[in-house]
Amino acid sequence: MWIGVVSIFPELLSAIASAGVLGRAIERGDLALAPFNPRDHAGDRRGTVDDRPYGGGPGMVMMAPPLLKTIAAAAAAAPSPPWVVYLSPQGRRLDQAKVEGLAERPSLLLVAGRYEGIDERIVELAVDEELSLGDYILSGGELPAMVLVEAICRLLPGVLNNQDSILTESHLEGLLEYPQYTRPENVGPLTAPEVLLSGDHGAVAAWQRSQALLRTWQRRPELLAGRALEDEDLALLRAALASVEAEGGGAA
Ligand code: 9D3
Repeated sequence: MWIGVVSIFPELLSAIASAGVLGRAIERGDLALAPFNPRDHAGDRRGTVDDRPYGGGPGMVMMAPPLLKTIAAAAAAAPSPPWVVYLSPQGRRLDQAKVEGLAERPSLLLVAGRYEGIDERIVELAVDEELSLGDYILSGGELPAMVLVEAICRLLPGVLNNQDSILTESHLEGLLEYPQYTRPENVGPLTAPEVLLSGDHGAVAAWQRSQALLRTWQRRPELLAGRALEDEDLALLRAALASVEAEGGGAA
């Protein structure tokens, strides 16, 4: 897959692109990541890409001509016409279903804005879709763009090993994860749940599922709202709720 990223801070992109799963995917050629800097397409020697907003108001706006030229240069460099995504607080919120759809495309071009945003005519002329990470304020679209790149990268064929891929498609689909423990058995006053040390694989699986259901119910009830629980899951959740009730709640 080919992903271009338009940004005036390419060093923010390369830092993230060099580490971990993403770094390996790029090294192996499963993903090509290409930066495009609007300053290279500025109309003056200073590399000016922003100007004061028409109508007044605070801050600066990214000008259309340098950004449109950058998008055109990136599209010309892509192996196929890219789907153009502008990361912006005004976009629809990114979720895993959207990530899965984008991962199917052969070429993507992500546009990261700075300042107060970009001239709206760029959106009209050159953007296919606007996406946000959520309702909080960042200083630009670079981190959101790389969040999207990382989320997509994990879905590309050959990027994750088999074990990770199986985890991705686990039976816990749509639930929060159960809590994890490793050695040592005792950490201060806390001991690892006894069932996990029992060697009883059936009991372990049931406990993990009950914890996943309990956490989802307690922390993200909206994930369960649109879905009917199987009798077995309902029984596990009821039992888990009864046992936290008996313990008097706890920190979770
Ligand atoms: C006038 C109010 N603004 C500044 C406080 C609006 C504003 C402009 C530009 C707020 C954020 C930004 C930069 N943000 C992004 O480019 C961005 C973003 C975000 O801030 N939150 C969540 N997702 C995204 S995607 C791109």
